[in-house]
Amino acid sequence: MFSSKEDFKQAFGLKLDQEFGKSIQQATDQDAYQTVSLLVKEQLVQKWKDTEDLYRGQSQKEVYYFSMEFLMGRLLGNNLLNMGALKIVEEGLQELGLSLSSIEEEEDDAGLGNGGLGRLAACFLDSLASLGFAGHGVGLLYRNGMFTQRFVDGNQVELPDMWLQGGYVWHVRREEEAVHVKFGGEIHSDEDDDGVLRFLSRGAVTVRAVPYDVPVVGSDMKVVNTLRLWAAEPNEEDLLHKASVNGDYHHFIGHQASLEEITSVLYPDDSHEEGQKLRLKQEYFLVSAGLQNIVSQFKEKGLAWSEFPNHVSLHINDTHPALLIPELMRILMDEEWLGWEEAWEITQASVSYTNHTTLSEALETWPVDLVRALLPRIFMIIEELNERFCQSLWDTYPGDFDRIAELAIIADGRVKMAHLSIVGSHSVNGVAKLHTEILKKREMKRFYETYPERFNNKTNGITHRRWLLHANPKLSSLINEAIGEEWVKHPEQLKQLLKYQEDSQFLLKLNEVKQYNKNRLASWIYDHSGVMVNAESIFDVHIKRLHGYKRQLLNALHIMYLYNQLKANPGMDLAPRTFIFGAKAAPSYHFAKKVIKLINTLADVINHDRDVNEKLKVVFVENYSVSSAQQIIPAANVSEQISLASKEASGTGNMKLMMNGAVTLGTMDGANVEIYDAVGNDAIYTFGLSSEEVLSYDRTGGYKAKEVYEDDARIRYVLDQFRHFSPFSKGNTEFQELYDALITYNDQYFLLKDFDGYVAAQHRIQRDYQDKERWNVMSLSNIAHSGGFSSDYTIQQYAEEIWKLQSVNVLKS
Ligand code: 26V
Repeated sequence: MFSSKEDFKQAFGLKLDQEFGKSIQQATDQDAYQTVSLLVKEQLVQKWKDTEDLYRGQSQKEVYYFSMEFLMGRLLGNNLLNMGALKIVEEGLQELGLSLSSIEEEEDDAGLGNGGLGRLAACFLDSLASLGFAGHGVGLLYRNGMFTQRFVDGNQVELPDMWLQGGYVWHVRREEEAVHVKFGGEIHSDEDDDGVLRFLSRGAVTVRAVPYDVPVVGSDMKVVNTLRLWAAEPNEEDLLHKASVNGDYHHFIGHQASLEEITSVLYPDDSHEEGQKLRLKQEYFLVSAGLQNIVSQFKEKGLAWSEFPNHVSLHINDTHPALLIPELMRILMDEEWLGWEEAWEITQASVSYTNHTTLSEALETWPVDLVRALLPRIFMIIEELNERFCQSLWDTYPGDFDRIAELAIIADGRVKMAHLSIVGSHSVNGVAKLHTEILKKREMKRFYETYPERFNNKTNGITHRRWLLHANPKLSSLINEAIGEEWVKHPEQLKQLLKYQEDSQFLLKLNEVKQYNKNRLASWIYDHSGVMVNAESIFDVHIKRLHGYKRQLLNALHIMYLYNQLKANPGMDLAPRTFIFGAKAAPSYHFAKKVIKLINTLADVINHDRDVNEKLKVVFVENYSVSSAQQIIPAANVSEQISLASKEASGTGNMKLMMNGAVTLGTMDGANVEIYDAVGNDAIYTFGLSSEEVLSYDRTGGYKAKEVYEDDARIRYVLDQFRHFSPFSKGNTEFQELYDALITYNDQYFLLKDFDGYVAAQHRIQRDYQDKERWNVMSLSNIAHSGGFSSDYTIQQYAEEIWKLQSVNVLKS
């Protein structure tokens, strides 16, 4: 690593000259970004190789985290941080007249994910490497990441995110590790000389899978793990064959494009089942390429197959990679010639599964016909699996047809991916205590009765390195001054901050840090959206995907209510507030897009109305992403976590905001419950129905939104503004459908039921905020109790309880 600033400055000048033929004065920020990144990569490479040797040498058990999404964000800053080189590089660049933070801005986010699930995978990779675990990511190299969101007349429009186009510094193509993945064709069975049935595929289309490796640097660079992203390419033999059989060049180019299409785009909907053939191809491509590679590495060890689960753990992030189960069976039986029983034992012992949602519309199922046509051998294995599973159920529950029908892997002409995942793995976990209980007691009750020992909870976590050390350096320094640096290794020690609860000096300093971050965000907002916000106002932040159950519309209803109040009584006592939103809607999710339009309309009206805009501002940050989260979160005072209880599996934004001193305004849902348990009643604002109440309404009905509307004048007034002429509807009826969702369709997510509680909690917030010292104590308490939500602890538990991994014995180098 760079031994000093001088060392770095010299290396920087040399590299810049070599790569771009430019002097420091001539260099653009992009040149500088490329130069620093290349230097960093060079420094990593040796450690990366050493890590691989270390794992192989110690015959280390390795875990492979299979995920369709890795929402990595930018890498330069975090790599520097984990290498321990951030300070040297920052100061060195400064002396050269350059700024690291503007250089970092040059990096395109690796937006290979939708939201919570993908970002969790990225946090887990950071923790695995930082704790010295042999754990790698296996994913897809989408050429188009999460779409770029733009607003046109307040409406969301989606632009492609061609993040690889300018070249990506961080990945390395590993040509020599390419494998082939087969689709379609027919399966023929034949008896071999020993009378054993063998299955052969004929007429399949073969796609070439090429891995691109991204280094994952652990803290203090103990180890450098790998995120292996697979890209689809045409297979040369297949092309040659096609070209010679069919001389039509255009047809040929079309064929080539159809193969490359597999990794062309990330599906941008995380809340509705997709059901597209291309999505199924992506899922199989991921697991087949990833597994072939892992199996061949295992074979190099020369061990018996029964040793496989002692050397390899395969984790599936939600059901999207569930075909890993039949694919491993296929490889073991058809290519390694193991029998069903032995292959099954190995598969189950190696695979574990995390469930991330109970929303039925997001649960994956695939039509039998599609699976059979696209993956004939895989389908045969699933069918056999289903038959054996149903038979074993029959043995345990003879005659219980209902139970068997409910649990079957194939039913109603569809393959149920969650069922396949549970049956094929030794561990099934939810992502927060409440979520796991709901899985056990309701959504997966029958499976829990069948396999109680498989179910366990692993509450999500977030990496404090990205979300506190890197995103909020001012707060990190203040913490270091107060309690030293031990917390960086042991984040639970943030609890020591509690001794400053009554120290007004310290609380003032904490407030100064928050104010600094708010000023920074205010100018960032001005640069990005032209809205001037009052940096002294309460920064009330609602950032997450846009979805009905997350209830951004409830927040909007409250803003309309406040606006109406202020218009009627401009002198009312109200602490100034800036409502900040960031959210992408799935391109086909009409309702969610309307909510975006509504909030943008509120912003337009309110921000231009002099009667209210001293006290109220609304900002919808365009194109919310990992990088913008890093700007927004450190500046937040209030963290909106207002999902309908029982619907948000965990949430992780709630943890990031808490760690940065925001106070949660939330329902008792997901990990909010655990945040409540950690900070206690005095440092959180809760409201709304409990998950039991919601589940009981779901079961027995009885909620009538219309009655709430009729009984509550505030609600009536606001909802009528959707329908009639109002400052917001501007004479047209485009928000009528929001009214319809709430009244005609009976308010699926209970916004009106929870409105009163929400307004009351918001009122308490604005009152309490005016007692600055009290607010700062709450903020401190949130930071102090946030250490337990570091993903280091989550990963420690996965490693011990599910993967049975030992941290590597790191040799000093
Ligand atoms: C579903 C689908 C359906 C098919 C098309 C593509 C696609 C992509 C993703 C999903 C599932 C999304 C589930 C999800 O993101 N769950 C979130 O997981 C977070 C991490 O555990 C958790 O904090 C959030 O509460 C949960 O909503």
